[in-house]
Amino acid sequence: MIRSTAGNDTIVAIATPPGKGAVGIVRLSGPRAMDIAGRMIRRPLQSRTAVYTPIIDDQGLVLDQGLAIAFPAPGSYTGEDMVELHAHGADMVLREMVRCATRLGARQARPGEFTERAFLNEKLDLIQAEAVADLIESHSLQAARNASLSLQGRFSTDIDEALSVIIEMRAFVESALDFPEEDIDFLADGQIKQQLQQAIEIISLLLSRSRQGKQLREGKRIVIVGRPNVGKSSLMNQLSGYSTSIVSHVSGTTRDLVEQEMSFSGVIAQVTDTAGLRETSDPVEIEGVNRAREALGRGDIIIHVNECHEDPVIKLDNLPPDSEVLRIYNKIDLHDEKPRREKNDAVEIYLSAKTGAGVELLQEEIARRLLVSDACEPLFLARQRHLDAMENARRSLINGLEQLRLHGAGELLAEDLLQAQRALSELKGEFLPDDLLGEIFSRFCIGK
Ligand SMILES: Nc1nc2c(ncn2[C@@H]2O[C@H](COP(=O)(O)OP(=O)(O)OP(=O)(O)O)[C@@H](O)[C@H]2O)c(=O)[nH]1
Ligand SMILES: [Mg+2]
Repeated sequence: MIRSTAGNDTIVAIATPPGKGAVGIVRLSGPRAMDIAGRMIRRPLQSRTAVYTPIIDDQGLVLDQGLAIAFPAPGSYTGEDMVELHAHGADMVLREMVRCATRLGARQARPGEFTERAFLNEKLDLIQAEAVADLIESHSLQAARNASLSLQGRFSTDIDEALSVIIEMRAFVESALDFPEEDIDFLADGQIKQQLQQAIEIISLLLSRSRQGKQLREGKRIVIVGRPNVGKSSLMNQLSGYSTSIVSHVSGTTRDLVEQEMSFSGVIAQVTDTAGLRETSDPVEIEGVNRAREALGRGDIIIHVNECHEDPVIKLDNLPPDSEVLRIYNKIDLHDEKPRREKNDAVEIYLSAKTGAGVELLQEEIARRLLVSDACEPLFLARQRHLDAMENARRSLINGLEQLRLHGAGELLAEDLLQAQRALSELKGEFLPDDLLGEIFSRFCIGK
Protein backbone atom coordinates (compact mmCIF):
# COMPACT_ATOMS: atom_id res chain seq x y z
CA MET A 1 0.00 0.00 0.00
CA ILE A 2 1.37 3.40 -0.93
CA ARG A 3 0.42 5.55 2.07
CA SER A 4 0.17 8.71 0.04
CA THR A 5 2.22 10.56 -2.48
CA ALA A 6 5.26 11.68 -0.56
CA GLY A 7 6.56 15.12 -1.47
CA ASN A 8 7.45 15.56 -5.10
CA ASP A 9 9.65 18.54 -4.34
CA THR A 10 13.15 18.49 -2.88
CA ILE A 11 13.71 19.47 0.74
CA VAL A 12 16.82 20.64 2.53
CA ALA A 13 17.73 21.18 6.19
CA ILE A 14 20.62 21.20 8.63
CA ALA A 15 20.62 17.79 10.30
CA THR A 16 23.05 18.54 13.14
CA PRO A 17 22.22 20.61 16.24
CA PRO A 18 22.88 24.36 16.22
CA GLY A 19 26.09 25.68 17.75
CA LYS A 20 29.73 24.95 17.12
CA GLY A 21 30.75 21.43 16.21
CA ALA A 22 33.52 19.52 14.50
CA VAL A 23 31.13 18.53 11.73
CA GLY A 24 27.79 19.89 10.51
CA ILE A 25 25.55 18.08 8.05
CA VAL A 26 23.09 19.47 5.50
CA ARG A 27 20.71 16.94 4.01
CA LEU A 28 18.70 17.04 0.81
CA SER A 29 15.92 14.66 -0.14
CA GLY A 30 13.72 14.48 -3.23
CA PRO A 31 13.89 14.14 -7.00
CA ARG A 32 16.33 17.02 -7.48
CA ALA A 33 18.62 16.23 -4.50
CA MET A 34 21.39 14.81 -6.72
CA ASP A 35 21.16 17.63 -9.22
CA ILE A 36 21.22 20.43 -6.61
CA ALA A 37 24.01 18.85 -4.55
CA GLY A 38 25.94 18.14 -7.75
CA ARG A 39 25.80 21.84 -8.57
CA MET A 40 27.04 22.67 -5.08
CA ILE A 41 30.15 20.52 -5.44
CA ARG A 42 30.60 20.76 -9.21
CA ARG A 43 31.77 17.20 -9.58
CA PRO A 44 30.08 13.82 -9.86
CA LEU A 45 28.49 12.37 -6.72
CA GLN A 46 29.14 8.75 -5.97
CA SER A 47 26.52 6.41 -4.60
CA ARG A 48 27.13 5.62 -0.91
CA THR A 49 30.71 6.84 -1.17
CA ALA A 50 32.13 9.91 0.50
CA VAL A 51 33.60 12.36 -1.98
CA TYR A 52 36.02 14.91 -0.52
CA THR A 53 35.15 18.16 -2.21
CA PRO A 54 34.86 21.91 -1.98
CA ILE A 55 31.28 23.06 -1.31
CA ILE A 56 30.54 25.95 -3.62
CA ASP A 57 27.65 28.40 -3.62
CA ASP A 58 25.68 29.49 -6.66
CA GLN A 59 27.97 32.50 -7.14
CA GLY A 60 31.01 30.23 -7.39
CA LEU A 61 32.30 31.05 -3.90
CA VAL A 62 33.83 28.19 -1.90
CA LEU A 63 31.84 27.95 1.36
CA ASP A 64 33.79 25.09 2.92
CA GLN A 65 35.65 21.89 2.18
CA GLY A 66 33.89 18.68 3.17
CA LEU A 67 32.29 15.42 2.13
CA ALA A 68 29.35 14.67 -0.14
CA ILE A 69 27.59 11.30 0.06
CA ALA A 70 24.74 10.29 -2.22
CA PHE A 71 22.06 7.77 -1.23
CA PRO A 72 19.99 6.96 -4.31
CA ALA A 73 16.31 5.98 -3.96
CA PRO A 74 14.93 3.71 -2.69
CA GLY A 75 17.79 2.66 -0.39
CA SER A 76 17.88 5.88 1.62
CA TYR A 77 16.38 7.02 4.94
CA THR A 78 13.44 8.73 3.20
CA GLY A 79 13.21 6.27 0.33
CA GLU A 80 13.95 9.17 -2.05
CA ASP A 81 17.21 10.34 -3.60
CA MET A 82 19.18 11.86 -0.73
CA VAL A 83 22.48 13.64 -0.38
CA GLU A 84 24.40 14.54 2.74
CA LEU A 85 26.90 17.38 2.64
CA HIS A 86 29.29 17.24 5.60
CA ALA A 87 30.98 20.53 6.33
CA HIS A 88 32.59 21.97 9.43
CA GLY A 89 30.08 22.66 12.19
CA ALA A 90 29.80 26.41 11.72
CA ASP A 91 26.21 27.67 11.86
CA MET A 92 26.80 30.48 9.37
CA VAL A 93 28.29 28.18 6.75
CA LEU A 94 25.61 25.52 7.19
CA ARG A 95 22.83 28.11 6.93
CA GLU A 96 24.41 29.51 3.78
CA MET A 97 24.56 26.02 2.30
CA VAL A 98 20.81 25.65 2.95
CA ARG A 99 20.12 29.07 1.40
CA CYS A 100 22.20 28.12 -1.60
CA ALA A 101 20.27 24.84 -2.02
CA THR A 102 16.98 26.73 -1.85
CA ARG A 103 18.17 29.17 -4.51
CA LEU A 104 18.95 26.15 -6.66
CA GLY A 105 15.39 24.85 -6.26
CA ALA A 106 15.12 23.01 -2.91
CA ARG A 107 12.67 23.97 -0.18
CA GLN A 108 13.49 24.31 3.54
CA ALA A 109 12.14 21.17 5.23
CA ARG A 110 9.41 21.37 7.85
CA PRO A 111 10.03 19.76 11.29
CA GLY A 112 10.05 15.98 10.94
CA GLU A 113 9.61 16.09 7.18
CA PHE A 114 12.44 13.68 6.39
CA THR A 115 10.94 11.09 8.74
CA GLU A 116 7.44 11.85 7.44
CA ARG A 117 8.67 11.05 3.93
CA ALA A 118 10.27 7.85 5.24
CA PHE A 119 6.85 6.94 6.67
CA LEU A 120 4.96 7.88 3.50
CA ASN A 121 7.39 5.82 1.43
CA GLU A 122 6.90 2.91 3.83
CA LYS A 123 10.46 2.80 5.05
CA LEU A 124 9.06 2.96 8.60
CA ASP A 125 5.65 2.54 10.21
CA LEU A 126 4.37 5.25 12.51
CA ILE A 127 5.55 3.47 15.66
CA GLN A 128 9.09 3.35 14.25
CA ALA A 129 8.89 6.97 13.10
CA GLU A 130 7.88 8.08 16.59
CA ALA A 131 10.71 5.97 18.02
CA VAL A 132 13.14 8.13 16.03
CA ALA A 133 11.93 11.21 17.94
CA ASP A 134 11.97 9.29 21.23
CA LEU A 135 15.52 8.14 20.66
CA ILE A 136 16.67 11.70 20.01
CA GLU A 137 14.85 13.00 23.08
CA SER A 138 15.56 10.10 25.44
CA HIS A 139 16.33 11.16 29.01
CA SER A 140 18.15 8.01 30.03
CA LEU A 141 20.11 5.14 28.54
CA GLN A 142 17.24 2.83 29.43
CA ALA A 143 14.84 5.01 27.40
CA ALA A 144 17.27 5.20 24.50
CA ARG A 145 17.67 1.42 24.46
CA ASN A 146 13.92 0.88 24.33
CA ALA A 147 13.42 3.56 21.66
CA SER A 148 16.06 1.83 19.59
CA LEU A 149 14.22 -1.51 19.90
CA SER A 150 10.97 0.16 18.74
CA LEU A 151 12.85 1.70 15.84
CA GLN A 152 14.12 -1.73 14.86
CA GLY A 153 10.49 -2.83 14.66
CA ARG A 154 10.29 -4.82 17.87
CA PHE A 155 7.07 -3.25 19.04
CA SER A 156 5.49 -3.23 15.58
CA THR A 157 6.09 -7.01 15.43
CA ASP A 158 4.22 -7.44 18.71
CA ILE A 159 1.29 -5.41 17.40
CA ASP A 160 1.38 -7.47 14.18
CA GLU A 161 1.11 -10.63 16.26
CA ALA A 162 -2.10 -9.38 17.90
CA LEU A 163 -3.36 -8.15 14.52
CA SER A 164 -2.83 -11.48 12.81
CA VAL A 165 -4.87 -13.29 15.48
CA ILE A 166 -7.66 -10.73 15.06
CA ILE A 167 -7.59 -10.95 11.27
CA GLU A 168 -7.77 -14.73 11.41
CA MET A 169 -10.82 -14.52 13.70
CA ARG A 170 -12.44 -11.98 11.41
CA ALA A 171 -12.05 -14.25 8.41
CA PHE A 172 -13.70 -17.08 10.35
CA VAL A 173 -16.59 -15.00 11.71
CA GLU A 174 -17.25 -13.19 8.43
CA SER A 175 -17.36 -16.44 6.50
CA ALA A 176 -19.78 -17.87 9.05
CA LEU A 177 -21.98 -14.82 8.53
CA ASP A 178 -21.74 -15.18 4.76
CA PHE A 179 -22.61 -18.86 4.80
CA PRO A 180 -25.04 -19.28 7.68
CA GLU A 181 -26.26 -22.59 6.24
CA GLU A 182 -22.88 -24.10 7.14
CA ASP A 183 -23.95 -23.46 10.73
CA ILE A 184 -20.55 -23.08 12.30
CA ASP A 185 -21.07 -23.44 16.00
CA PHE A 186 -18.74 -20.96 17.60
CA LEU A 187 -19.38 -21.95 21.15
CA ALA A 188 -18.96 -25.64 20.59
CA ASP A 189 -15.89 -25.07 18.53
CA GLY A 190 -14.24 -23.01 21.26
CA GLN A 191 -11.54 -21.86 18.88
CA ILE A 192 -12.82 -18.28 18.58
CA LYS A 193 -13.12 -17.97 22.34
CA GLN A 194 -9.58 -19.17 22.78
CA GLN A 195 -8.29 -16.79 20.12
CA LEU A 196 -10.18 -13.87 21.62
CA GLN A 197 -8.62 -14.62 24.99
CA GLN A 198 -5.21 -14.94 23.40
CA ALA A 199 -5.53 -11.56 21.66
CA ILE A 200 -6.75 -9.92 24.88
CA GLU A 201 -3.77 -11.40 26.70
CA ILE A 202 -1.27 -10.13 24.11
CA ILE A 203 -2.73 -6.64 24.22
CA SER A 204 -2.92 -6.56 28.03
CA LEU A 205 0.75 -7.44 28.22
CA LEU A 206 1.59 -4.79 25.63
CA LEU A 207 -0.45 -2.27 27.61
CA SER A 208 1.40 -2.90 30.82
CA ARG A 209 4.78 -2.61 29.06
CA SER A 210 3.51 0.55 27.39
CA ARG A 211 2.34 2.20 30.60
CA GLN A 212 5.75 1.69 32.17
CA GLY A 213 7.36 2.81 28.94
CA LYS A 214 5.30 5.98 28.88
CA GLN A 215 6.65 6.86 32.29
CA LEU A 216 10.16 6.13 31.11
CA ARG A 217 9.67 8.33 28.04
CA GLU A 218 8.17 11.26 29.91
CA GLY A 219 10.24 11.04 33.05
CA LYS A 220 8.53 10.99 36.42
CA ARG A 221 7.14 14.05 38.15
CA ILE A 222 8.47 14.79 41.61
CA VAL A 223 6.50 17.28 43.69
CA ILE A 224 7.77 18.90 46.89
CA VAL A 225 4.93 19.78 49.27
CA GLY A 226 4.39 20.62 52.92
CA ARG A 227 3.45 23.42 55.28
CA PRO A 228 4.90 26.91 54.78
CA ASN A 229 8.47 27.54 55.95
CA VAL A 230 9.42 23.90 56.49
CA GLY A 231 12.26 24.20 53.95
CA LYS A 232 10.73 22.99 50.67
CA SER A 233 12.50 25.57 48.54
CA SER A 234 15.77 25.03 50.40
CA LEU A 235 15.48 21.33 49.58
CA MET A 236 14.67 22.11 45.94
CA ASN A 237 17.87 24.15 45.76
CA GLN A 238 19.92 21.41 47.41
CA LEU A 239 18.63 18.92 44.83
CA SER A 240 19.22 21.16 41.84
CA GLY A 241 22.58 22.35 43.09
CA TYR A 242 21.82 26.02 42.71
CA SER A 243 19.36 28.70 43.76
CA THR A 244 16.29 27.68 41.75
CA SER A 245 13.67 28.79 44.31
CA ILE A 246 13.58 31.82 46.58
CA VAL A 247 14.26 30.93 50.22
CA SER A 248 13.29 33.20 53.08
CA HIS A 249 12.26 33.02 56.71
CA VAL A 250 8.87 34.53 55.74
CA SER A 251 6.08 31.96 55.68
CA GLY A 252 4.38 31.83 52.28
CA THR A 253 7.42 32.83 50.21
CA THR A 254 6.79 30.44 47.32
CA ARG A 255 3.57 31.19 45.45
CA ASP A 256 3.99 29.85 41.94
CA LEU A 257 5.06 26.38 40.94
CA VAL A 258 8.82 26.36 40.40
CA GLU A 259 9.80 23.59 37.99
CA GLN A 260 13.22 22.25 37.22
CA GLU A 261 14.46 19.26 35.28
CA MET A 262 17.03 17.29 37.30
CA SER A 263 19.05 14.13 36.84
CA PHE A 264 19.17 11.41 39.48
CA SER A 265 21.80 8.76 38.71
CA GLY A 266 21.46 9.61 35.04
CA VAL A 267 17.66 9.53 34.91
CA ILE A 268 15.87 12.81 34.26
CA ALA A 269 12.84 13.88 36.29
CA GLN A 270 10.76 17.03 36.52
CA VAL A 271 10.91 18.45 40.07
CA THR A 272 8.32 21.00 41.25
CA ASP A 273 8.55 23.21 44.32
CA THR A 274 5.17 24.43 45.56
CA ALA A 275 3.56 26.97 47.87
CA GLY A 276 3.22 25.91 51.52
CA LEU A 277 -0.14 24.30 52.22
CA ARG A 278 -2.22 26.31 54.68
CA GLU A 279 -5.54 28.12 55.07
CA THR A 280 -5.09 31.76 54.12
CA SER A 281 -7.11 34.78 53.11
CA ASP A 282 -4.44 36.26 50.85
CA PRO A 283 -5.87 35.81 47.33
CA VAL A 284 -2.44 35.37 45.70
CA GLU A 285 -1.45 32.75 48.24
CA ILE A 286 -4.82 31.01 47.84
CA GLU A 287 -4.03 30.64 44.13
CA GLY A 288 -0.56 29.35 45.02
CA VAL A 289 -2.03 26.75 47.39
CA ASN A 290 -4.53 25.68 44.70
CA ARG A 291 -1.67 25.21 42.24
CA ALA A 292 0.28 23.26 44.84
CA ARG A 293 -2.68 20.91 45.32
CA GLU A 294 -3.06 20.45 41.57
CA ALA A 295 0.66 19.65 41.25
CA LEU A 296 0.32 17.18 44.12
CA GLY A 297 -2.47 15.49 42.17
CA ARG A 298 -0.13 14.96 39.19
CA GLY A 299 2.94 13.78 41.10
CA ASP A 300 4.53 10.35 40.73
CA ILE A 301 6.85 10.86 43.69
CA ILE A 302 5.70 13.19 46.46
CA ILE A 303 8.35 14.65 48.74
CA HIS A 304 6.43 15.62 51.83
CA VAL A 305 8.57 18.02 53.84
CA ASN A 306 8.00 18.49 57.56
CA GLU A 307 10.06 20.14 60.21
CA CYS A 308 11.78 17.70 62.50
CA HIS A 309 9.86 17.32 65.80
CA GLU A 310 7.04 19.40 64.38
CA ASP A 311 3.66 17.98 65.19
CA PRO A 312 1.35 16.82 63.94
CA VAL A 313 2.44 15.76 60.45
CA ILE A 314 -0.28 17.04 58.10
CA LYS A 315 -2.17 14.48 56.13
CA LEU A 316 -1.93 14.83 52.37
CA ASP A 317 -5.07 14.28 50.36
CA ASN A 318 -5.70 14.20 46.62
CA LEU A 319 -2.72 11.86 46.16
CA PRO A 320 -2.65 10.18 42.74
CA PRO A 321 -3.33 6.44 43.04
CA ASP A 322 0.11 5.18 41.94
CA SER A 323 2.17 7.88 43.64
CA GLU A 324 4.74 7.25 46.34
CA VAL A 325 5.35 9.51 49.31
CA LEU A 326 8.80 10.16 50.79
CA ARG A 327 8.44 11.87 54.15
CA ILE A 328 11.18 14.32 55.04
CA TYR A 329 12.00 15.57 58.53
CA ASN A 330 13.99 18.71 57.84
CA LYS A 331 16.13 21.06 59.92
CA ILE A 332 17.89 18.28 61.87
CA ASP A 333 20.72 20.76 62.49
CA LEU A 334 18.41 22.66 64.84
CA HIS A 335 17.37 19.56 66.74
CA ASP A 336 20.66 17.75 67.13
CA GLU A 337 19.47 14.80 65.04
CA LYS A 338 21.62 12.62 62.78
CA PRO A 339 20.84 12.26 59.07
CA ARG A 340 19.13 8.89 58.56
CA ARG A 341 16.52 6.92 56.73
CA GLU A 342 13.73 5.02 58.45
CA LYS A 343 10.89 2.94 57.16
CA ASN A 344 7.54 3.26 58.89
CA ASP A 345 4.24 3.62 57.04
CA ALA A 346 6.34 5.58 54.51
CA VAL A 347 10.06 6.00 53.90
CA GLU A 348 11.21 8.78 56.27
CA ILE A 349 14.41 10.74 55.82
CA TYR A 350 15.94 13.03 58.40
CA LEU A 351 18.03 15.73 56.78
CA SER A 352 19.02 19.35 56.74
CA ALA A 353 18.16 21.27 53.60
CA LYS A 354 20.35 24.06 54.96
CA THR A 355 23.61 22.16 55.53
CA GLY A 356 22.92 19.43 52.96
CA ALA A 357 23.37 16.64 55.54
CA GLY A 358 21.27 13.62 54.55
CA VAL A 359 20.25 15.01 51.16
CA GLU A 360 22.14 12.16 49.45
CA LEU A 361 19.83 9.68 51.24
CA LEU A 362 16.88 11.37 49.55
CA GLN A 363 18.65 11.37 46.18
CA GLU A 364 19.26 7.63 46.49
CA GLU A 365 15.60 6.97 47.30
CA ILE A 366 14.51 9.07 44.33
CA ALA A 367 16.97 7.40 41.94
CA ARG A 368 15.72 3.98 43.00
CA ARG A 369 12.15 4.98 42.16
CA LEU A 370 12.99 6.55 38.81
CA LEU A 371 14.43 3.41 37.31
CA VAL A 372 11.59 1.59 35.65
CA SER A 373 11.91 -2.11 36.42
CA ASP A 374 14.05 -3.71 33.76
CA ALA A 375 11.63 -6.44 32.81
CA CYS A 376 12.91 -9.14 30.48
CA GLU A 377 10.46 -7.82 27.89
CA PRO A 378 11.42 -4.45 26.41
CA LEU A 379 9.24 -1.47 27.24
CA PHE A 380 7.40 0.50 24.65
CA LEU A 381 7.95 4.26 25.05
CA ALA A 382 4.27 4.88 24.53
CA ARG A 383 2.38 8.11 24.01
CA GLN A 384 -1.22 8.61 25.12
CA ARG A 385 -2.33 7.93 21.52
CA HIS A 386 -0.84 4.43 21.73
CA LEU A 387 -2.40 3.65 25.09
CA ASP A 388 -5.82 4.85 23.86
CA ALA A 389 -5.58 2.70 20.74
CA MET A 390 -4.59 -0.40 22.72
CA GLU A 391 -7.31 0.25 25.31
CA ASN A 392 -9.87 0.57 22.50
CA ALA A 393 -8.70 -2.65 20.88
CA ARG A 394 -8.81 -4.48 24.20
CA ARG A 395 -12.27 -3.12 25.04
CA SER A 396 -13.61 -4.24 21.64
CA LEU A 397 -12.21 -7.73 22.14
CA ILE A 398 -13.69 -7.99 25.64
CA ASN A 399 -17.05 -6.88 24.18
CA GLY A 400 -16.61 -9.50 21.48
CA LEU A 401 -16.04 -12.18 24.10
CA GLU A 402 -19.23 -11.07 25.81
CA GLN A 403 -21.14 -11.26 22.50
CA LEU A 404 -19.85 -14.74 21.97
CA ARG A 405 -20.97 -15.78 25.44
CA LEU A 406 -24.44 -14.25 25.07
CA HIS A 407 -25.29 -14.83 21.45
CA GLY A 408 -22.87 -17.40 20.08
CA ALA A 409 -21.57 -15.04 17.44
CA GLY A 410 -22.90 -12.80 14.72
CA GLU A 411 -22.83 -9.29 13.40
CA LEU A 412 -21.88 -7.69 16.72
CA LEU A 413 -18.83 -9.89 17.22
CA ALA A 414 -17.78 -9.15 13.64
CA GLU A 415 -18.09 -5.43 14.35
CA ASP A 416 -16.05 -5.70 17.57
CA LEU A 417 -13.28 -7.51 15.74
CA LEU A 418 -13.28 -4.88 13.01
CA GLN A 419 -12.98 -2.12 15.64
CA ALA A 420 -10.11 -3.92 17.36
CA GLN A 421 -8.27 -4.35 14.08
CA ARG A 422 -8.83 -0.71 13.18
CA ALA A 423 -7.50 0.52 16.55
CA LEU A 424 -4.28 -1.48 16.20
CA SER A 425 -3.80 -0.50 12.57
CA GLU A 426 -4.13 3.15 13.53
CA LEU A 427 -1.37 2.60 16.02
CA LYS A 428 0.93 1.77 13.15
CA GLY A 429 -0.23 4.79 11.20
CA GLU A 430 -2.69 3.17 8.84
CA PHE A 431 -6.05 4.89 8.33
CA LEU A 432 -4.88 7.92 10.31
CA PRO A 433 -6.21 11.25 9.04
CA ASP A 434 -3.60 13.49 7.41
CA ASP A 435 -3.99 16.30 9.96
CA LEU A 436 -3.21 13.94 12.82
CA LEU A 437 -0.15 12.64 10.98
CA GLY A 438 0.90 16.23 10.33
CA GLU A 439 0.58 17.01 14.01
CA ILE A 440 2.65 13.99 15.03
CA PHE A 441 5.52 14.91 12.68
CA SER A 442 5.40 18.61 13.50
CA ARG A 443 6.68 17.76 16.99
CA PHE A 444 9.95 16.46 15.53
CA CYS A 445 12.95 18.72 15.14
CA ILE A 446 13.83 20.30 11.80
CA GLY A 447 16.25 18.17 9.82
CA LYS A 448 14.92 14.88 11.21
N1 LIG B 1 18.39 25.66 60.35
C1 LIG B 1 17.78 25.32 59.26
N2 LIG B 1 17.03 26.20 58.60
C2 LIG B 1 16.43 25.80 57.45
C3 LIG B 1 16.57 24.51 56.94
N3 LIG B 1 15.85 24.43 55.80
C4 LIG B 1 15.30 25.64 55.61
N4 LIG B 1 15.64 26.47 56.61
C5 LIG B 1 15.22 27.86 56.78
O1 LIG B 1 13.82 27.88 56.91
C6 LIG B 1 13.29 29.05 56.28
C7 LIG B 1 12.26 28.66 55.25
O2 LIG B 1 12.90 27.99 54.21
P1 LIG B 1 12.25 27.83 52.77
O3 LIG B 1 13.10 26.88 52.03
O4 LIG B 1 11.98 29.14 52.17
O5 LIG B 1 10.88 27.12 53.18
P2 LIG B 1 9.60 26.81 52.30
O6 LIG B 1 9.03 25.57 52.83
O7 LIG B 1 9.96 26.85 50.87
O8 LIG B 1 8.66 28.02 52.65
P3 LIG B 1 7.40 28.62 51.84
O9 LIG B 1 7.83 28.84 50.44
O10 LIG B 1 7.13 29.88 52.53
O11 LIG B 1 6.30 27.64 51.98
C8 LIG B 1 14.48 29.78 55.69
O12 LIG B 1 14.89 30.78 56.60
C9 LIG B 1 15.53 28.71 55.58
O13 LIG B 1 16.86 29.21 55.64
C10 LIG B 1 17.36 23.58 57.66
O14 LIG B 1 17.56 22.42 57.31
N5 LIG B 1 17.95 24.05 58.81
MG1 LIG C 1 9.25 27.96 49.33
